Amino acid sequence: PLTSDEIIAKEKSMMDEKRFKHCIGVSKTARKLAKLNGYDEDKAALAGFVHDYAKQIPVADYVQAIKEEGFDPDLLNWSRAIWHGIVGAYFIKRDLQIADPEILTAVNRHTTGDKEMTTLDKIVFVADFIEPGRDFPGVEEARETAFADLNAGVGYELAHTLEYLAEKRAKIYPRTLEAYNVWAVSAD
Ligand code: DGI
Ligand code: FE
Ligand code: FE
Ligand code: FE
Repeated sequence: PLTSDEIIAKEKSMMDEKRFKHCIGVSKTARKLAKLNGYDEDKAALAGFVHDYAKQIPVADYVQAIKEEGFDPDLLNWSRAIWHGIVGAYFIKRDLQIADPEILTAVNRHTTGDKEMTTLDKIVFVADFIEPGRDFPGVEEARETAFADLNAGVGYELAHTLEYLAEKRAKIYPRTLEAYNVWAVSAD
């Protein structure tokens, strides 16, 4: 495996300064959420650090990976917003030599969420949304909600994301909708 210095250097080489700072913020917030929820803090911090590793990989590289590495061809109808989680996990395994399936699944699910989410999936999903560099209307409420109750934080984020996407008339990835139906819908 790569040393942590090698992982840091490789990741830094893949993205601009703003994105790198975001990854450090997500790593710190993931560590904090892990502590609050009795999860392995170092593992959460690593998953948070690498979660956007593939965000700026060229589109052509994604198209090639989707075609050659056995991904669902429907992914070709989407964009890097969706790819950098699902296909990003493949690049992280290949380039950073991180093979831990829990970390790779958390990266896979970090943008859309999923029907089933592990504690680590929830930690990375929520940390991405509330890390200290995030600033949008509602971020303080999202932080308070997530630090009080991780599942409620997931639900808050999915509702917010659905509202934001629908407002823009953006196409909703089915898994985002499935996650919303599980984690954001209140009891009847
Ligand atoms: O990579 P980040 O910017 O840190 O955050 P992210 O990975 O959570 O989200 C990246 C973008 O993906 C964000 O602008 C919201 C968007 N997104 C999330 N779910 C969907 C989506 N975009 C579309 N079109 N459809 C989705 O279902
Ligand atoms: Fe992301
Ligand atoms: Fe996110
Ligand atoms: Fe992110």
